[in-house]
This record gives sequence, C-alpha cells and structure tokens, in this order.
Amino acid sequence: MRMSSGTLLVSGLLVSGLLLSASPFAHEVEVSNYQFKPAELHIRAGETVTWVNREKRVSHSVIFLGSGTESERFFPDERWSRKFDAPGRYPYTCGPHPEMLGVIVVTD
Ligand SMILES: [Cu+2]
Repeated sequence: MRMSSGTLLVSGLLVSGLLLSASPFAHEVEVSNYQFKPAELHIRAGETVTWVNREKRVSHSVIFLGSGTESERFFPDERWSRKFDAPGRYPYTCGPHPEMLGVIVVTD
C-alpha cells in the first residue's frame, strides 16, 4: 500500500515535469558566440526564462540593468532561470562581457 502510493507520487512528479518542459510557459535563451538568442524575448507575466550556456569554454552571467541584480556565472551546459511576475521591459547584459545585450519584455 505504501509502496503503491509512493509510486503514484513519483509518476505524478514525472508527468508534471514532462508537462512543464513541454509547456509554452517555459522560455529558453541560448547563450552562444557571445550573444543572447533571441536577443529580445516576449513573455507573459508569471512565466519563467531559462538561459542556457551553449559555449565551448566561456562562462556568462545575466545582469539586469535597472536593478543591478546579477545571476551566478554559468558555465558551458549550465543554465540559470528567473521568473518574471511584473509586466515591463527588463534589459540585461553579461557581467564579464558588457557588450552582450538582451531584453525580456513581459506583458500582462
Ligand atoms: Cu558573457
């Protein structure tokens, strides 16, 4: 009995994980060749953006220009996510490479 409810819980988690990764609410920005792709991304309030480092050996970060909030450095094949609750424009750059520019546009 305990075993089957545990199995149910695990399969439930797996199913919600699959739904989450396939959902349109999960947005990805690829970071490669010292560029954010796409450089401008439009999402809805409450959605999450994940930056994925696709470089061979360069690490990057994400700094939001208004607030100065900076992510940790993320290395090749690492990722970093942020959820956006409030509508607005969120321009950002990269700590080590200030020439890299991107913007997340959040609408209601
Ligand atoms: Cu960078």
